[in-house]
Amino acid sequence: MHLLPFAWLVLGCVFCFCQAAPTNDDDFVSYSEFQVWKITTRSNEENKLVLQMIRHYGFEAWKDSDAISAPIGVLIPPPFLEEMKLKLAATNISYEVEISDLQTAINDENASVNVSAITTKMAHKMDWTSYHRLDDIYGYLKYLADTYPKLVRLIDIGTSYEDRPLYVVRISNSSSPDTQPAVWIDAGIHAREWISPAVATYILHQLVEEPTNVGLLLNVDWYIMPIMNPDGYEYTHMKNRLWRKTRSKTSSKKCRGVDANRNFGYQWGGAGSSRDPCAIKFRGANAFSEPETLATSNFITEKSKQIKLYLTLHSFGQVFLLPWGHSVTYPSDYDEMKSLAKNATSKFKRYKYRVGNLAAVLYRASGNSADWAKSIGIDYSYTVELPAKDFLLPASRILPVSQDFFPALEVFAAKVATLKVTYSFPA
Ligand code: 0X9
Ligand code: ZN
Repeated sequence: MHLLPFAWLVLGCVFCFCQAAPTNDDDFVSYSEFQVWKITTRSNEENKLVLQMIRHYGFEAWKDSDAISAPIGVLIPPPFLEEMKLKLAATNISYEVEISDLQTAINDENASVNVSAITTKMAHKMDWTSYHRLDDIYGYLKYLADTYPKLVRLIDIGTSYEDRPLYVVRISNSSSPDTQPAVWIDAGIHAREWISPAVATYILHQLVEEPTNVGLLLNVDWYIMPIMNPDGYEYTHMKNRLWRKTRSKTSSKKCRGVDANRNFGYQWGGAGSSRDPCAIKFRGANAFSEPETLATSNFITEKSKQIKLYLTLHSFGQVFLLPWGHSVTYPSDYDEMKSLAKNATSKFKRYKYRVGNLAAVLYRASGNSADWAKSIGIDYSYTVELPAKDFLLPASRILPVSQDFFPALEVFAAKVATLKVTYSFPA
């Protein structure tokens, strides 16, 4: 069904982050004839003007950076295309059409999805040539735990708002797991960033099923949560490919969901988050209001002596972001964090990444998970923006992106292996 495009516009939302909101939440959202434009401004005035237009129409905008010169990606519904063209021409502001029909790009992204039908007789349906539904992913986690019981434990850490299990996979070849220093990796906080869970499951596959990677398990445990927001993830497969938030009910009857990456309890409620339930960066009614962020933070807190490095996978942007994200300030050990990230990114051959402070490189994001992890004493804490184009990435790119990324983990594991786990025992 093609929804009335006007129904999308959540009026009154602030720049950059309106979640496209259909009138009826159960309707399928088609992006047929929607376009994504990259608008480049050359002065403060032009930048202001474009931001005003975006706000006026309630468009969703994706900005690579706060820098004035950085192009702004804007999602434009069909009835506004002509008007925007005229407005930009009149003000002499240049733009290019990056995606000329978003629904076609969405359809093409996962075109090979039926491949898994052929593999129904196999122990699991996972591969890295298509994006998979949650059942396939969870089926693969169970398969790993059943097949490699000495190495893998599947830990059920709670349930999502819609009652789906939240899983963390522990990989340890130690005879006394839970005593070694560990790396934490999560993915899928933001529902529409499909490459993130795909890379996380690829990492699981490599660590568990590829014997040549056994060195990465020496002296280091791994905790991997491939999907932190399973409700949102399923919603992006079934209803709205561009959904970002969780799926919880809010104080607004017409708008659901919280931005889980604004819901963590450090500097919660500050700059770069919204109190408007219809906004795409809605922070929630309070810190850890979401069962997903609450369960995750409880688990990490419990293991915080062991977990030495926190890595959270997002898309898009090809950048490693360092705390703090709530303001343009730097932790005292910023240089140390940065040099490790530089080492890690120097491993990449195909996709180049920048390294920098979140607020400086991107924009402020109070209540994000990496700030919180840093605040509880996990010294190395990174947000990774994987490659994609406007959140879409053809499934044929999953393997190249994942393969390119994996060697960074050697750098991280080598560092973490040198760090001591110190327990304080009650006297
Ligand atoms: O806005 C966000 O939550 C992240 N970008 S995204 O396009 N994936 O939504 C950036 C948050 C960065 N957080 C930290 N540096 N910790
Ligand atoms: Zn994200």
